Amino acid sequence: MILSKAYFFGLQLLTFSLYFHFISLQISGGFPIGINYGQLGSNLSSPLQSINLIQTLIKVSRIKIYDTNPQILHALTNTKIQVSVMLPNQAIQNISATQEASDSWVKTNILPFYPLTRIRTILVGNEVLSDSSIEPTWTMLVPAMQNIKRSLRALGIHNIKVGTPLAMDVLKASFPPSSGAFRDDIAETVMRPLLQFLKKTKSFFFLDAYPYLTWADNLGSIDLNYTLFMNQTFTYKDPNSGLVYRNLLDQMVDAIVSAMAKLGYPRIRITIAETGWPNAGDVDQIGANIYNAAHYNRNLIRKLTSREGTPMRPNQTMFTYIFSLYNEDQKPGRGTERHWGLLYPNGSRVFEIDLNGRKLDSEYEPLPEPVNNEEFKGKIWCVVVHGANVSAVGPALDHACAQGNGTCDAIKSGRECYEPNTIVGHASYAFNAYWQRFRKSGGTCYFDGLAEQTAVDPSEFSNLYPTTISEAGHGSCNYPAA
Ligand SMILES: *C1O[C@H](CO)[C@@H](O)[C@H](O)[C@H]1NC(C)=O
Ligand SMILES: *[C@@H]1O[C@H](CO)[C@@H](O)[C@H](O)[C@H]1NC(C)=O
Ligand SMILES: *[C@@H]1O[C@H](CO)[C@@H](O)[C@H](O)[C@H]1NC(C)=O
Ligand SMILES: *[C@@H]1O[C@H](CO)[C@@H](O)[C@H](O)[C@H]1NC(C)=O
Ligand SMILES: *[C@@H]1O[C@H](CO)[C@@H](O)[C@H](O)[C@H]1NC(C)=O
Ligand SMILES: *[C@@H]1O[C@H](CO)[C@@H](O)[C@H](O)[C@H]1NC(C)=O
Ligand SMILES: *[C@@H]1O[C@H](CO)[C@@H](O)[C@H](O)[C@H]1NC(C)=O
Ligand SMILES: *[C@@H]1O[C@H](CO)[C@@H](O)[C@H](O)[C@H]1NC(C)=O
Repeated sequence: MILSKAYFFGLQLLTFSLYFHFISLQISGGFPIGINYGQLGSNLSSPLQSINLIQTLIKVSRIKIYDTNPQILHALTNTKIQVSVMLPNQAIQNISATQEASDSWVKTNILPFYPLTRIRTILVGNEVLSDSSIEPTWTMLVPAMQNIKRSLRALGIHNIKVGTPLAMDVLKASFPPSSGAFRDDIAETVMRPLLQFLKKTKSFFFLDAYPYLTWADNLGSIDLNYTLFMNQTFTYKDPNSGLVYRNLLDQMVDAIVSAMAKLGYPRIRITIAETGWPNAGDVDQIGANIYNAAHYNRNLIRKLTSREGTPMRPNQTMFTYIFSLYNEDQKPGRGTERHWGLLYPNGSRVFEIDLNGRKLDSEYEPLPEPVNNEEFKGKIWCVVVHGANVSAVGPALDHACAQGNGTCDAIKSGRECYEPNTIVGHASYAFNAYWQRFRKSGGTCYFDGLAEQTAVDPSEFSNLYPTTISEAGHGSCNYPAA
């Protein structure tokens, strides 16, 4: 912005203060899209290559990482990229207990890089209030944040915000959005002091918001295109507020706004710390595909760059970090967990995307049609992945067989599934038997990457992954199917 010099002298001071106000708005404002850079993948491009990809291919100037990885922070030196770093959940207890522990964490993890690396946010923990196994630390969260803020102040550092990312499960009610309210077990003990801290320090409520998960958990009740920002005709009117919604993400964000307002903090700004859509998943996971992932992310970016805000917060810019830079193959859990990336580990794109939001749909190459937007109705089995590391399969086989009586009876010597008598053959039977038995109670077909779902009946093969057709199909061993 160029200021006209033709102001009266008497107005100059005002002009300057307006000018500086404008500059600071630009700094705290700026382009609203960033990206999460997680590293739980084998063979990921190096930190230096990754930062290069973020600058040249992804083209965003905000990133969020899940630790204070020195290689990444070093690679960011003298770049214009602003970075949000994270303090691990396990450190919260000590850091809340003493100011010294906090000072020491900041000295070790921040000072070696700041200010040449533009560290702008320290996130204390990750979805702490979603993890009941660390419940004793919940009430230590805000004290830890306060200590970190004090450590920064003592060092004269005033341009690093302190926050903590929370998931939608901090709410006990989220629909309709006006009914949003925090869970009773945390509302007074954690949320109230947290909101007070965020207000006092002018920080943000960092929210992990996944419309995909809400949609997939409520199959049949939410329009897919409404979730993907693709249905221009469908709207939802909140009966209490009268506000009209055009996509699921806005509903989720406004549910948080309502919950904050109920505790007396209606104006704390929200940053979306994670959102995205999986580009692949297990056979029994609906809607996880490249088509939906591309549309979700492209439309999300257009919405955010338009700065339309949400119905409760019209025209408010909402900073958002897309999840995620890479598909990360070392994440446990269901198949979708490993497929949130905009990039494959080798740095090539999963789908085209312009993170500046200027490209029109018609300017993109056509995408593969989605084949799993309907629930999968066939049978599914769980078998050893082709090319699995055989030395790791043996221990996993023992683990599967140890989980319950009878799981592995059919592969005992002389029984119907003993042949082929190979580790991979036995493990496929055992992984499947284990998964069929425990999938209803949350068991996954994963085994540290050694197993995957298939819609092809493994009973058809006498030798898993037969190399000739004659090795397939002796048919006396029946793999159970769900
Ligand atoms: C063993 O299997 C039987 C029959 O399926 C079941 O009732 C029992 O609870 C199982 N025991 C264990 C330890 O899993
Ligand atoms: C990682 O790279 C090595 C060497 O290029 C390759 O052998 C291995 O299969 C790769 N692992 C994965 C999970 O892609
Ligand atoms: C917490 O502090 C104790 C005592 O100083 C130390 O032994 C322990 O390693 C610390 N834990 C973490 C996670 O830093
Ligand atoms: C979503 O929108 C696309 C394109 O507008 C359309 O082809 C598809 O049928 C819609 N899907 C649903 C589930 O409404
Ligand atoms: C939009 O949603 C409405 C109501 O669910 C549905 O009838 C219509 O087909 C949808 N349109 C698209 C393009 O998905
Ligand atoms: C938001 O921006 C639009 C377009 O600039 C404007 O018409 C509308 O009045 C604004 N709404 C509020 C609440 O500021
Ligand atoms: C990168 O990995 C993807 C997925 O595995 C693959 O399709 C693509 O060919 C690879 N690209 C290069 C340049 O190796
Ligand atoms: C294969 O698994 C074994 C046992 O878990 C492990 O020691 C080895 O490093 C693995 N090899 C590769 C290439 O991952």
